[in-house]
Amino acid sequence: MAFKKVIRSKKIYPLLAALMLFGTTVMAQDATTAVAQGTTTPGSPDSMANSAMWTGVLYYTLLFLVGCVCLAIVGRILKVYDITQKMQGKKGINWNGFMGIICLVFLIAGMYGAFWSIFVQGSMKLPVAASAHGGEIDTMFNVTTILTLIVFVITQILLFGFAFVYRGSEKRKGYYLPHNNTIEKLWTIIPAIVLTVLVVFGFFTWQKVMNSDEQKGDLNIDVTGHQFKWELRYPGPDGKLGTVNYTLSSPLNVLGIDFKDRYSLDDLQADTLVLPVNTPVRLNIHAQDVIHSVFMPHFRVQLNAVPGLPTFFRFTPTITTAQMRVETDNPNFEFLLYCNKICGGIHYNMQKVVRVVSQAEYQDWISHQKPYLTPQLKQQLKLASEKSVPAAASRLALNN
Ligand SMILES: [Cu+2]
Repeated sequence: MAFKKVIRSKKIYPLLAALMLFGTTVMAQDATTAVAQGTTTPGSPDSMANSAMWTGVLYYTLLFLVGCVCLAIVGRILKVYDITQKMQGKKGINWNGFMGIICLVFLIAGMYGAFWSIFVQGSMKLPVAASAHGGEIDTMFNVTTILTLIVFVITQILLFGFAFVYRGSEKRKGYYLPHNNTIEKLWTIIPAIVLTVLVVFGFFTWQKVMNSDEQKGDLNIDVTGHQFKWELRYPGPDGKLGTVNYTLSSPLNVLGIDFKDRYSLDDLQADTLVLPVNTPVRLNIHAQDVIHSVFMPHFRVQLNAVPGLPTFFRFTPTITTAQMRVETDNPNFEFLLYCNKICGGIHYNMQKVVRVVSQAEYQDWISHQKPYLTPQLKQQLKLASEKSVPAAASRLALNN
């Protein structure tokens, strides 16, 4: 009867029709765009995967709707049963008991789901910390997780346990509790103490991590993000990076290095971020177009790269790439520097290999890096100065 009513209800037809129309339109659009872009051809594995995905979406949406309809039918059947029982002078369904049991089932299923998620998806947490401050960040994360987990378990048991144990019953009368100062004090003071401990702990850890004033012996490296690449600049033998000015950027001088600054003359360019182990590194972070974000999960380093607002992060790598290859049992393991801001179409591929090596290996590697001041750039700077026509000269003329 209830099913017939649902079927007869005309409201459901426009909904199903709209859903199917949406599904087919999206699938058609997707296929047309892919073919137009030349990324796929009809019947190719790509287009088949796309159509399989949308079929999947449609399938699960319909499955959800069928589930809702089934639930409505079961509800109707129970209601009819309840009314029939009452008409026969018998006791109807004990809805309070029914709701109490649902709360208990929800508590058990929810707890199982939460712990399943911790044990199964927990393995996807951050990889082993490979920097000096990484361990402190992990301790803070673990303490916060454990404390909130304890609170979560206690409150959920109290919430759903009370709903089950004290479910409505004719034999029992509710106790009216207008106010209780002891309880009020308890649930105000305990969370206040716990939160204060967590905040103070976090504050001091953050202070320690971000207290990144430049110190003697730091290796200064410039990391500049632009769509969709990271550029690296290492100091030359003088150990100092020269100044940059984005207005001086040109195809040959991408970073806009100011070669009037004598410290710039020996600055080196590199393709891989090579870091000597156990040496404090100060990353000077720049961006040239939109906001990017330097993210190195193994080193627990993440900081935005903001155009016009240089930022920096100081950290000390403690595990070499070679050690990590042994530890992870992966001979191809590499640390990576990712961009962690959705900065455009090829954002997903904006990454750089980071290699942590011994001091000796680092010295050998750095001695093979080429300076930014290439012969072509030198020539261009010289030519520009010889022309000596300031108004018409290229921006580089001001920069020789
Ligand atoms: Cu980016």
